[in-house]
Amino acid sequence: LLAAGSAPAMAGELPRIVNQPGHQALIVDGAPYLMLGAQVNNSSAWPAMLPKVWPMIEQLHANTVEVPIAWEQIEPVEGQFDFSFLDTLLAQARTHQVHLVLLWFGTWKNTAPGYAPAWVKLDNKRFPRMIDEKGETVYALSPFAKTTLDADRKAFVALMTHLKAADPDNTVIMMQVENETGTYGTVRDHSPAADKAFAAPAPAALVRRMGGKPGPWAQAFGKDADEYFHAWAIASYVDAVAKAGKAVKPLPMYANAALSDAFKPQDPKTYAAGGPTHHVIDVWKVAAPSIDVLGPDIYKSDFATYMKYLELYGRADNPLFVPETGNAKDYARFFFPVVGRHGIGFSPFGMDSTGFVNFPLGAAKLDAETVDAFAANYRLFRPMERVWAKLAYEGKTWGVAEPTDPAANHMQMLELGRWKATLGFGQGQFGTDAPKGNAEPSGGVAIAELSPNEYLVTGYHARVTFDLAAAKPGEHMILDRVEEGHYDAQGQWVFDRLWNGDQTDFGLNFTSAPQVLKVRLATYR
Ligand code: N0T
Repeated sequence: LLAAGSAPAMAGELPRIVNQPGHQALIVDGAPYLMLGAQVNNSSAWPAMLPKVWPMIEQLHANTVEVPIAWEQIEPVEGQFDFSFLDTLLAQARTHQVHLVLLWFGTWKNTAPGYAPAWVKLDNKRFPRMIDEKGETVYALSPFAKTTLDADRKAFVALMTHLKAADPDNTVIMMQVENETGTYGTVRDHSPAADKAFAAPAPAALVRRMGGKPGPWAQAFGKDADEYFHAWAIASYVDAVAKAGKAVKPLPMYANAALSDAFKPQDPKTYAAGGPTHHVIDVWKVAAPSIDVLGPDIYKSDFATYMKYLELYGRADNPLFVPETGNAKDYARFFFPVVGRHGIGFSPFGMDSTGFVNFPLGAAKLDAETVDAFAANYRLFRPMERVWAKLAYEGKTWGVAEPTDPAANHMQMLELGRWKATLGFGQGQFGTDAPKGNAEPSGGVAIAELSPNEYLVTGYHARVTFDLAAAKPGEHMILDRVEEGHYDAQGQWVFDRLWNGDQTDFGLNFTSAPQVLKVRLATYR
């Protein structure tokens, strides 16, 4: 299958996504990789801006940086390609010893053609926009224009061709194809080409997958027909771009989603309809087999909502990957459930010092305290990124973030099999008072099973207690041994001290200190 966690790493082997029953991972240099990511601002992908990027990346301890590659930048004149920024970026990323994820800002960037070259976005004849149901021209380019697909695909293939030659060691580990596709305000294209396709029978594979009725789209999918149709059209287009790129260099490729309401149906005119929103993940899976992962861009820090998105996108057929999330402090704790749910990566958005802030989606001010909320997570995981990724690949990890719902009583439970862990947030270290939540929601815990009855436990601002999931009469849990330690550069555990007495008698306390524990559990009668 693969030599998970095998050392030394196999440099030169192409990154890939493993997605098999019970095993999901991003493989880099031959072993599972945990992407501790950061995305720069949209207009930071210029050589003159990079000095404002790297100090932030270092401060964060990120191992991967997500950077846009704009169509307008690489092909300002049709057929004339300029990869000078990419070459600069590759060289500097290597110097800073980080991996890259490149974001292809092509036909659709937040649904619009803003990053398409002028010769595309200003030529509505050759590269037509969508038409709405009233016959008006829409701002977004139509997925039905073969000319547009051909041009976008050609540019993406040129990018991958350059990458193949310029990046033999795979500094770039993954490609995002387009950015937040879909359309705001219009659910599907009503151009003559689109209407003709809409009147034709819906694809049989899609009808089967979605449980529709064979026949034209309207008949097949009823009230969902417009949106499924649009999702199908966009996903097929994105797939064609990705597929052509993979034929040159088969890097993992993903699509990111501007999200619709996590809990209830939302009017499709009010979100990026047709993009990979949660209720059309299956449409995308059928239409876009070259897209390995669909990732949610999560800009809502409400606990229940965030957790719901993780549940909706972390599926047996879709490894959990959060390609963008808000960079306000209260988002940092969601790193723990992401890594706990075998996530392949997590990336706050807008991480550079160019001075832009996307409040209210993210922080109002990217001050030291805010940056440190994310840096703390990466400081903790960076030394054990490969160890953790291998455990996640084995499927034996769990994680939680501090809830904000008062009804949750700031208490969470993790079922680990024979054992269960109870997490308390905002209690004294003796745990004598009820958990009332931290002053700001900042707690998180991640647990991995190392061997039966032995767990790696880490986190911040939380208390952890273990117990038997179902004790037999007279059976009691006892902490056999609690080691604090760290992983060295070779991924070997280094023992620092034993925790005992006040450090264990009333539960294990995680503060703002980066602490990693190996906990061995036993029973007595
Ligand atoms: C994201 C980012 C960037 C409250 C926003 C989120 C990035 C794109 N878009 O800073 O533009 O390139 O992927 C859109 C979220 C809108 C939701 C508003 C509801």
